[in-house]
Amino acid sequence: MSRLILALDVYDRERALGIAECTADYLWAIKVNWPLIIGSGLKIITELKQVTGLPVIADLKLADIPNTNRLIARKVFEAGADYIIAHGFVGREGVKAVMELGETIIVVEMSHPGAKEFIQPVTDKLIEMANELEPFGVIAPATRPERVSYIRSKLKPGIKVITPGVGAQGGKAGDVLKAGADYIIVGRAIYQSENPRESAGSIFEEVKAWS
Ligand code: OMP
Repeated sequence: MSRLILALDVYDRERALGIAECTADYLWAIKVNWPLIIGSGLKIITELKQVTGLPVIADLKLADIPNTNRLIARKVFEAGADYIIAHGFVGREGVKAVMELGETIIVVEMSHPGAKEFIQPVTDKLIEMANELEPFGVIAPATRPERVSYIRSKLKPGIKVITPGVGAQGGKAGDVLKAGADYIIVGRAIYQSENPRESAGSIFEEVKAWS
């Protein structure tokens, strides 16, 4: 099974479905974020699943009060999302509200340089929360493989480590898989390339070499 997740951050429905269809052979799942949901509507989740048969991760990074998280998550799971990404810093009740409705992925550290300002200082607490709540997985930064190994070493076995930041943000698939990532998330390096199928295929081969 593939360990590659496509971050499909385009607005346009046709383009999204086209890229998803031609790369599906190399993917474990497709991640949709606000750009695609805003551009094409929530029904894109259902359509992507119909076209590819792959799991869909809704990357909403939910960070609201439990009731609002619940109201949003309900509609997104109803649309067919298999996983929702939620922030943990708002407190465990907000995360639990999502987890009660379906599989959840908690952000414990982000991939961009600004993650060092506020998120990294509380990563240990977010890991503790993940160990207590046992979500499907956590988000950790492919741009900092040493942090991925640290996070892996502190997390209960069985909780997946999912790492964005490979490609456009500078992370390398081999480094982050060696550090203990279960899945890598790749967006621009695939959807902005001249041949998304070929790009996904070559990242897939690289990932396979580490499996
Ligand atoms: P590329 O940088 O184009 O490969 O896209 C990365 C994808 O992962 C985007 O959809 C980001 O929103 C998402 N992401 C990060 O880049 N960094 C994070 O810390 C967390 C996420 C995420 O939760 O997926």
